[in-house]
Amino acid sequence: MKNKQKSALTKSLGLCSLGLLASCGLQTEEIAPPNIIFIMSDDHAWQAVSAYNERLSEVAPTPHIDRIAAEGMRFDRCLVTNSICGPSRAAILTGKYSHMNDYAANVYVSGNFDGSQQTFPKLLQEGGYQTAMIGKWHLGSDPTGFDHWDILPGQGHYYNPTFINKDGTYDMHGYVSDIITDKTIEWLKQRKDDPEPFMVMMHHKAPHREWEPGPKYLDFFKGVEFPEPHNLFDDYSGMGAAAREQDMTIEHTMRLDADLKMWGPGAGGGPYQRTIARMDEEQRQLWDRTYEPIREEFERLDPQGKDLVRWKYQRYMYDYLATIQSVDESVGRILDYLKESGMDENTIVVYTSDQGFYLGEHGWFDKRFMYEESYRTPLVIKWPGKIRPGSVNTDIVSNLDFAQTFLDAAGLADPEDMQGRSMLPLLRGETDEGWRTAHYYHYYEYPAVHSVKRHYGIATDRYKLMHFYYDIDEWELYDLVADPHEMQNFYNDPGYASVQEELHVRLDELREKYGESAEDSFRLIPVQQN
Ligand code: SGN
Ligand code: CA
Repeated sequence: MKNKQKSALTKSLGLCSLGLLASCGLQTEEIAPPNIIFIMSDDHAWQAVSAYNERLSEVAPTPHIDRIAAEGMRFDRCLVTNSICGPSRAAILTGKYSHMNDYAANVYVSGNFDGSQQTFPKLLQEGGYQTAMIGKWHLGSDPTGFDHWDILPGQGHYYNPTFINKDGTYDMHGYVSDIITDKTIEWLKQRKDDPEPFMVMMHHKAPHREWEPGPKYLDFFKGVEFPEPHNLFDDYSGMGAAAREQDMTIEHTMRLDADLKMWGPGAGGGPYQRTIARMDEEQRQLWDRTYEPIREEFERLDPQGKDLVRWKYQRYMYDYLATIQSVDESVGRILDYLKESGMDENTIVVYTSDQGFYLGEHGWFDKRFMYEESYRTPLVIKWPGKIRPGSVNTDIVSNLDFAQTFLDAAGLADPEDMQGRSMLPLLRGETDEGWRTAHYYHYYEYPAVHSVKRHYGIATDRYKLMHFYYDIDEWELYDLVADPHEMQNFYNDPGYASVQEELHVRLDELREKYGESAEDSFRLIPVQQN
């Protein structure tokens, strides 16, 4: 049944919301459509979720996100279509690649996300769901398809953040992750007795740069030494020009002042000044109590060269992981509220990030590249009674699949022009014979901040073929089995000739399947940022 037909049917039944179809005497499999809580954070590396990373679980556990994995399913290969914030969100909403939803870069020449197009929240709404969006949105235009929305403008602020809703712009007092959680729980409470199912997107700002921990977690990692990735000092000798010419190293790009809070009195860059200016007296005192001694120690040690990179890496991890503690706490509060209110039985809870992130691998922070750390994103899903607790899936799933998965779970029709696939069979633990064995990727935001060159490519369970283009024309081929940290480009290596040939054929097939033309690579032009 098509969505429109189904929603017309629901309407013609008057009081019969989807959830009541069975009691209205209709034969339907989905007697009680599930609620959906879609939690997403911003730039949360899968390596920074303890369910994925044993080394981390000892020093920086994320027990509540892990709880979703323990009660549900952990996906070990969730790949994004385009590893950057706005485009990832647009792909999630539309179930389409960037060249189809026309939102290819954060700051994009054709303007903001076109909210008049089809999105899964709109289809859920038409299908009888109450929908809400709370937190980071980052698509420029106002949200569409939501009964309720309350969002951060642009990137938002960590301390005493500004929000925008249908009535306008206003400021809140407190720390952003706590406020987004409070707002979500408030929304859930006020609609508690409503008969319709709901879908709420709780989208966090944390752990986005400049990684400002909340008052509660400022000292959380005091004295902790974080394990370094083994390629922290990668010299890119096995890689291509794109890896060498980026601007996202801990060594050169990460700022001591704005990023790592090592300003002297009266010094500091623009973003730092803006953060401090937003704090009240008490917040500022707690902040200084943490960072002043660190700054003094930094001045005393005066690290140089590799020692400075090591020092910066430790500081980066301390702040980044502390912001994640506030996200993990948020997840715990939502899970507790669901249990306490009795809603947990029929509610799907999803935790993911808009993309992955580099935590010092290749010497980097940020994302954008098709290398595994930023291409892959964390994904854990629980759905009591449907997903076997503690299960693990290794299929190649994607943020492209969320829209059709949610529609399928709601018992609504697949609109047919979306480009992903419902993950429901996988969630049920079944084998889906038609599931993808290769994934298509395309990043367009160049020239722009961090100088990651444009590239598209294909990934299978073992190999990746990437084409870096625009100001260069270079191919790279990686073998995740022989070289799990992707430090050796095997393109044109005779040992990989047949693999290379096959990947080229499959890449062409995927570009054709998804309707991406060679012109699209140049049509989708970002606005240059400083
Ligand atoms: C800001 C950050 C960048 C980051 C982009 C995009 N600089 O420009 O480091 O890559 O956002 O991030 S900052 O100094 O302002 O933090 S995204 O998650 O929104 O795509
Ligand atoms: Ca992001």
